[in-house]
Amino acid sequence: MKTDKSDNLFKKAKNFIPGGVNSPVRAFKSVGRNPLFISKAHGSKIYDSDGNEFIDYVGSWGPMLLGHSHPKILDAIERTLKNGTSFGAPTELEVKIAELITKLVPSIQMVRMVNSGTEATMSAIRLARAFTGKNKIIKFEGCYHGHADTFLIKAGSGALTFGTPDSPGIPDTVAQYTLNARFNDIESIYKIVEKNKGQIAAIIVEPVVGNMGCIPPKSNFLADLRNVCDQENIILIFDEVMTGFRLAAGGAQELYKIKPDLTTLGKIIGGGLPVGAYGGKKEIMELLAPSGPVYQAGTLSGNPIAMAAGYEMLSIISSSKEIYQILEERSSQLEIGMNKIMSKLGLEYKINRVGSMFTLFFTNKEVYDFETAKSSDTQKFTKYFNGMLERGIYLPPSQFEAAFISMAHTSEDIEQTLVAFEEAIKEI
Ligand code: KE4
Repeated sequence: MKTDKSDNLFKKAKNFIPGGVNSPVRAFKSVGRNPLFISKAHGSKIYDSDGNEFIDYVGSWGPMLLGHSHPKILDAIERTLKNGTSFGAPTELEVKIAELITKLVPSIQMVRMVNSGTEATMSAIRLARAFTGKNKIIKFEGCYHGHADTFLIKAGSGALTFGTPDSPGIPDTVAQYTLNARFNDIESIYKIVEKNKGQIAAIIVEPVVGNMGCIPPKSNFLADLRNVCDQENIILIFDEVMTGFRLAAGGAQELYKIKPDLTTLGKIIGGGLPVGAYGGKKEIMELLAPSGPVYQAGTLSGNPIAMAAGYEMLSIISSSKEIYQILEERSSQLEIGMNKIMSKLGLEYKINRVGSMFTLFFTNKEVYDFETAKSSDTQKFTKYFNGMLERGIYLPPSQFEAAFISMAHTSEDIEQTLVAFEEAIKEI
């Protein structure tokens, strides 16, 4: 595969941008090759600077639920663009998207728009600390909630990919307030809560983990979390930046029927533009300035162009019930095909899938937490990734990320992916 233009661009980029990229996971570091520079994307396909075409299973790390360059979303952006790009003042669109989010996610009675998932999660933690008057938080080893200091303690995603669970630059005085439990192990929560009685402000969790690779919650795990939070006056935060509107119109909380106190959102709600949001119970949210004393702000929060894209995305989701049925059909077609091939070849593997997010792990174990995810064979994953890329299939460049299927992935795309998959797997 010719990648001269991408290679030259990457070489030049490294003179001006740390590591040549504006977000670490894009650097392809853990899969041992230079990243591809993407020039355009339509539907289920992306095209790199050398003109190579790929079926895309990254989907910009989640936002592209409907596929790239969806005509209605592009049209909404173009229509809004004509009236200007940013005012630094409230607009009708912000009211409309806020109302729609509260309709789609009933646990969200009020919502604040920000510009990224990180802004959403860091603000939700501040709010939970203010509401409870307590400082400590519990997250789960391997879960990733963005790059705020509070979270980069045994984080997932890029932090896990690069084996730097604790990032430098975080003072111990901050790290001491972040406690790590084990995902799917409620006993680990009970132990931490008991040892820190009355000091825990919030538990934040990816209800379906995407940042260790895809890991679903065990049957009662989320319900047990809800119960311990109720008993101990702890705010339960569902970080649905990835799962929100991905797994259902109401996110993972609709799928598993558990209501968090606060929810963080991102990715899909921006329709590909920079948007994050956090919301939940009115009594908590009204603590936020200017209605309350908890400060959080943003020059471009609720930006009209981003709101137009996000509102169009959520309107399409809200008006077409069959979206999640179609995503389930396509995703199941891929999973069944992959299972058939792996079984025929007698290889050790595990596919974790929830709806249209999935990960193939090279292991003979169940993958249900940080330890079991880390025990998978990342060398085999690297060969798998590169074998698929050379055959026109663009997967997330890390074992510890989820892959995504969009509404634009056709049955033929899935069949083409399975042909490439069988050839790539045979080479491992
Ligand atoms: P952003 O600040 O990147 O918009 O969102 C942070 C975030 C928060 N919570 C969850 C569950 C997330 O998955 C993320 C971001 N996800 C990563 C991919 N695993 C974004 C890709 C990247 O870092 O470039």
